[in-house]
Amino acid sequence: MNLTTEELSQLYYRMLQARHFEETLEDLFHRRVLHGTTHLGIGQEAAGVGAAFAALKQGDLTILTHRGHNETIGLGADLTMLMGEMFGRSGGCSGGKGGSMHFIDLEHGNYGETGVVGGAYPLACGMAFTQQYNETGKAVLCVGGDGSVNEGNFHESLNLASVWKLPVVFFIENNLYSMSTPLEKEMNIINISDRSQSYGIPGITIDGNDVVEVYEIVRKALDYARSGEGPFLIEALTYRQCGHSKSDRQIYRSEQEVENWKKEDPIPRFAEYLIEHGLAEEGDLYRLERRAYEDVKVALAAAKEMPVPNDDSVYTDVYAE
Ligand SMILES: Cc1ncc(C[n+]2csc(CCOP(=O)(O)OP(=O)(O)O)c2C)c(N)n1
Ligand SMILES: [Mg+2]
Repeated sequence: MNLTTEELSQLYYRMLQARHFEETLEDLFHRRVLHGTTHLGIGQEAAGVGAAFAALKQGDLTILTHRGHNETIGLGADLTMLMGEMFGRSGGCSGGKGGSMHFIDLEHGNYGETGVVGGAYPLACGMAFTQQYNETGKAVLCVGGDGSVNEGNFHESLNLASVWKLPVVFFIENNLYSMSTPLEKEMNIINISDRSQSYGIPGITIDGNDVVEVYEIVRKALDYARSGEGPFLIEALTYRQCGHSKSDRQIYRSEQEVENWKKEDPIPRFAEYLIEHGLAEEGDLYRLERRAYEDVKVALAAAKEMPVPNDDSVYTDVYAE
């Protein structure tokens, strides 16, 4: 394995930060403290945090979907800036003008989320072409959802990336649903990774709830892309334990199905792995959990104190200089 004990702890800690951050958001929306909408990735932390951690460690760039909190936190974003963004405050990562679907953190190579399903694929090609043209030696991690692989953007982008051998890894978080539509009503194939064959690139389906597997495969795929071999398609099987967005009553799936997937929750699974392999003790994990919990509490208190954006900010960050 390519991770030190310290890095494994950090990975676990960031998964916990992501979980506590999102559970706090869920509570704030329920209590109508926060307005608008949000797409939580509760249950998808191994996929999001694990993939992002691989990109971060190698200095690569990342571009996300509308459900990008796990990756943003996996890349090491300051939770106060994220919470400030949720509250629409000027200290938020998008100046309080974007909200949940506009988390961005250029310092850690995070080129941001997009609310346009499938919108990130062509942007990732542009980012990857820039790296190739300028010979930066960096690759791009482009995250997508299972629903987005039926968009024209996905197919055109994989084709272009393939023929131009662009350094990009397409990482699909297959959570089995696109809003209320189950996978089998979206496509007639079982594995999304099979689509790689149409574009002459490698593709693989992995256990997206196993953070170590996710990290290792994404790391290897980024190495492959960076070495000039071209793009790679990864399908990570996972499950969204929460609703699609804040107003989803989830009548399209059974409670039993959700309960079954909760048994595959990536956080306790990783804790078990760390303990079984002698990589951490119960006490260490408990301390990391307390720390993550405190981080979110501090971020929440700080966000509430931030000023709202001033009126002039309506005109800033709209067009490039
Ligand atoms: C181009 C476009 N079409 C439709 C929507 C509405 N929409 C938002 S999320 C979503 C489902 C996306 O499903 P998937 O790609 O599987 O990602 P998930 O929400 O499961 O993470 C849809 C259809 C949108 N935002 N953009
Ligand atoms: Mg989905």
